[in-house]
Amino acid sequence: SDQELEEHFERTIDKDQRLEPRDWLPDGYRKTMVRQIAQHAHSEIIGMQPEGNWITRAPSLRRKAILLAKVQDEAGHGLYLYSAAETLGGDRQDLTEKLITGRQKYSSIFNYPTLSFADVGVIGWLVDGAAICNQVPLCRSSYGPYARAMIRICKEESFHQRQGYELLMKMMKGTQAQRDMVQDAVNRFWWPSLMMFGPPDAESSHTEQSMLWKIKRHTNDELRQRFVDMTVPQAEMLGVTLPDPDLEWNAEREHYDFGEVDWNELKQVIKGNGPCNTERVARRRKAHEDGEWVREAASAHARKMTEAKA
Ligand code: FAQ
Repeated sequence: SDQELEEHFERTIDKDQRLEPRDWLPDGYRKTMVRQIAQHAHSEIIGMQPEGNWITRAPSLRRKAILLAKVQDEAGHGLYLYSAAETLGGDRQDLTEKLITGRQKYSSIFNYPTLSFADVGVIGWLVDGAAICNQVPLCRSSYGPYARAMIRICKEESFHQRQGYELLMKMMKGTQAQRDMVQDAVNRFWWPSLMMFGPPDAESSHTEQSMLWKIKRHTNDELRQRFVDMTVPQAEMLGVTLPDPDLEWNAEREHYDFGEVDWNELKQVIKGNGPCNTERVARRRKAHEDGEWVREAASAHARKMTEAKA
């Protein structure tokens, strides 16, 4: 009965077990999960662009091979996540349409330009660092296919993060010009990285319900604080300054205090008014349109194979 199904759903969440595609799910849960997974998948796919910008201009064969592999991993994560959305009835074609017509979001961070090769390192260190901080708890998310996808994705993201940090270490041991490039990249990416965690808790429309459903395990502000705490010592090791005069250890709280994020900037970027929003979506749309013949050919081939079997 309906009541039994609902009880099964509640019980699964209470017992910290995973919900699976065969289980009955309330509409709101399904909707929120498709939204979050789709936004996450779109982020991985759009996220290929800022770093992809540097593949043809990597400073050495080794750096080019590393960067190519990383960007390919991101494509893999995107496809993996679209598959997770499909288990909830989210159709990949439909989700892609929504992305390229601006009806679905992707992470604000990918709307900033990558101006030097140091940005590749800083994206690995800060952006992948923030992504890991946000995604490790999602390995315990209540929806099974999403939680399991996160396990593999987090392992690859950790590798990406180390890759970025290693590149920056190397640059910091190089010339003054290289050190300046790193500092400039840190100055540009620090605040946008803090924005990746979403609006402050008081303004986050989904956090409360998503925590009750155990989709999210921590609030946006909790994870942002965790990221700051883990990143400050890494910045010290690296020898860069984080561009926040209010950043200071608070012995009482046992956390770093930090300055106020420019929430208006985040709002503007989410609304589509960031420095690269138009360009990112246009490029994704063109790639999708250029791939039309591949999709047609693949469908025709699949049809022929089925007919041949019959
Ligand atoms: N950008 O109520 P909340 C990566 C939207 S990592 C854009 O707090 P929620 C790896 C939000 O959707 C990046 N939009 O929402 C990589 C909602 O809009 P709606 C991707 C944002 O869901 C690294 C509204 O604001 N990671 O790709 C942002 O509870 C390097 C209200 O917000 C994930 O997606 C934002 N920053 O919490 C790839 C992780 N923040 O739908 C390449 C999974 C919020 O009501 C290179 N997602 N919004 O119109 C999550 O953990 C959550 O969805 C949050 C937002 C924490 C992002």
